[in-house]
Amino acid sequence: MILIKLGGSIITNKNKPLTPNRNSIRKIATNLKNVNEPLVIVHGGGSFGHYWSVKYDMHTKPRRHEAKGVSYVKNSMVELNNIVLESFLESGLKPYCLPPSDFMTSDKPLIKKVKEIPKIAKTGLTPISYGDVMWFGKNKFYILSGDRIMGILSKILRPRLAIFVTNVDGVYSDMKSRRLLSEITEEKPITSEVSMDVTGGMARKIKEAFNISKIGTDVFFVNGNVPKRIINAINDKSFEGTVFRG
Ligand code: IP8
Repeated sequence: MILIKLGGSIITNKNKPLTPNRNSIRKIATNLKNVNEPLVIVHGGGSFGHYWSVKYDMHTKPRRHEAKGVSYVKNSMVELNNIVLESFLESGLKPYCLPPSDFMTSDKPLIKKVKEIPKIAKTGLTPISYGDVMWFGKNKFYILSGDRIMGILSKILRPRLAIFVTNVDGVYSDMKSRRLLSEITEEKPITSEVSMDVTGGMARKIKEAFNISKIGTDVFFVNGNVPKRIINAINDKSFEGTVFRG
């Protein structure tokens, strides 16, 4: 099984609130159609969930939040998920909507439910989950990022590969020189990143990628504007991007 995170930067226009990037969703889905291995997809919030999370000052830390903010964030993620689901269906895949509340309670995974996910994927369906606002308990809510979902699912399911698809070529040594790191084996702090994400942007992805690679799964970062690179990563062919070796 292959676990793929479609970052908000590639499936939405991050500079324009509530604007999906339908073209790149469709292009990625069309390419994934040719993969002969069960896939599980997770997507981020981009200019949908993050737009409302910033507006209502909602973060990953559980807190009491304005009910209206919770509604806006949740509705926007359902809307974006629906756009992804429809695009996958139109591209010939069989998407299966999988809100994180289906396999998590509070901030803990429901192991039995998580273990059902690859079984669903093996039937030919493609489960599609997403970052969301979650009920924590005691009247608190929190933002669960798609990157965190990648870490949670990887730990329990140990996919053959985990792939983070973004709108850049991979992980850069720093934002100034933009030197692409092709392979990372040792954690280095990311200091120069400027991010608008409430869930921590690239720094969080790198942290999750390290944790996933530590359990023995190779983790790839690829540019979704060139969907062939996702396929090359899957087929272990002339890979372009960054790999965290498991
Ligand atoms: O884009 C966050 O998911 P991410 C989702 O993977 C929300 O960090 C609701 C902001």
